[in-house]
Amino acid sequence: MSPHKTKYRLGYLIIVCCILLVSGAIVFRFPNRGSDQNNPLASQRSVAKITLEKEHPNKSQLHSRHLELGIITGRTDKLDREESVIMNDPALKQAWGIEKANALKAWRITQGSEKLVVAVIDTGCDLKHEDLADNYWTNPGEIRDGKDNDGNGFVDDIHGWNFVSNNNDLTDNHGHGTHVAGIIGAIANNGKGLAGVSPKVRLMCLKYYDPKNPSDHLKNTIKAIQYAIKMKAHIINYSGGGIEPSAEEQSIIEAAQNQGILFVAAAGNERSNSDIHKYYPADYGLENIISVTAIDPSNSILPSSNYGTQTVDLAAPGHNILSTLPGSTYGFMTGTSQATAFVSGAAVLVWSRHPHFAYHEVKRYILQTGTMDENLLKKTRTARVLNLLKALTMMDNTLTLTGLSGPSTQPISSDNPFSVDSQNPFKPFIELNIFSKKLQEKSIQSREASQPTNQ
Ligand SMILES: [Ca+2]
Ligand SMILES: [Ca+2]
Ligand SMILES: [Ca+2]
Repeated sequence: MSPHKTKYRLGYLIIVCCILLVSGAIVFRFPNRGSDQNNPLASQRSVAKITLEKEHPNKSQLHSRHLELGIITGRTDKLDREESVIMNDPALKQAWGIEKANALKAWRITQGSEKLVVAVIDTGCDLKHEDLADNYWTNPGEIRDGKDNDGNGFVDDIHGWNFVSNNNDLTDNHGHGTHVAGIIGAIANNGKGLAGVSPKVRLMCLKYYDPKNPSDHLKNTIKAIQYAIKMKAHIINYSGGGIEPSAEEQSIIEAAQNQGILFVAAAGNERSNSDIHKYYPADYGLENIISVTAIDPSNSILPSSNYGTQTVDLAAPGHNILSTLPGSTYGFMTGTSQATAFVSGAAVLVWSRHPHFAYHEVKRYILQTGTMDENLLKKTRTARVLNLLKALTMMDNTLTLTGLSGPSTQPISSDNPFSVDSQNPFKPFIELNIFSKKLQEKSIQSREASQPTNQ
């Protein structure tokens, strides 16, 4: 080997090593340096960067929207029968959230409506589940023939669409989606399982997340919302999220709002104050979004759940919730996903009772009628826990619709009068809720708010 060739090879090796080192630095440490056009290695860097991205596909995107894939406990296909007052579903009494939300009494007024469609954007659904099958939405313009009969761009989208695999296979290979679907709309009084919050409903199944098939969850989410809009869902249930906002996602939820669609979103299981650490899509601040956090039977927000007096609207049951699982089984799951499904079911009940309502009226009826709890004053915007009976009756019994305001714990005296400015479109009505030390709630409602004074 000639000295010339050895030198050449050594030089070549050094250059290759430099390229690898620098390209590694570009990707992992100095992402902005890739645009340095004076650097003779710039073109080499871009090649190396593409290679690395192929090796780690969509690394950041994978985490941009996620589900808290909670642990399933107590999974079974056999449920002990316990007598229930008005329904024969054997496990209804094990579903503590149903009782907590006052569903049994609410169902005497309405159990929902088959005309109302909830798009469940999740991990898929067990379409054959014994306690769900009849409650799935069916695309009226589609038959199973390998063709796109209704021309919506999706072939044989009978009950929804799989945006991970881009086909109509809605198989739930985790369980989360089927669990959420059952909380919203498991069939009541069929002698099987339990009952959803709104036993009469149509569930549109949109799969955006597959734990065994990594994909861009954010893009899938946006496409699923687009589908829900196009196919005229009334409510979108979204139990996922992430800490990064997306202009495209916000825009499509705004488009849903323009079509009158309510968007019920999980506050998230990040153990954090969402006022400081935002969680999306729950925290976009759009009028059609309800952000829901989770409580246990004692009305305590779960340690894992997000909270925030500016960002989280309402609390609902989310601890050890019994619901449906794939294979016609049942089991318990915990998290804001479960609480979110309770509120979607509540929206169905309110909307079925008031079919002429716009989305913001449904939202107002749900938020303003929850049961107040002092423990929630510094945790949510309303300090309330979902109460289905009150959502269906309370507003009808009052002369006015009341506005929303943030809770205040400031002492009130003649030197320090309490005033409130209702920063919402429902002015001029204001509701004040006053707690005594014994936690007895009193509610004062005014037909008209007083004009602001400059004292
Ligand atoms: Ca179609
Ligand atoms: Ca077809
Ligand atoms: Ca049932």
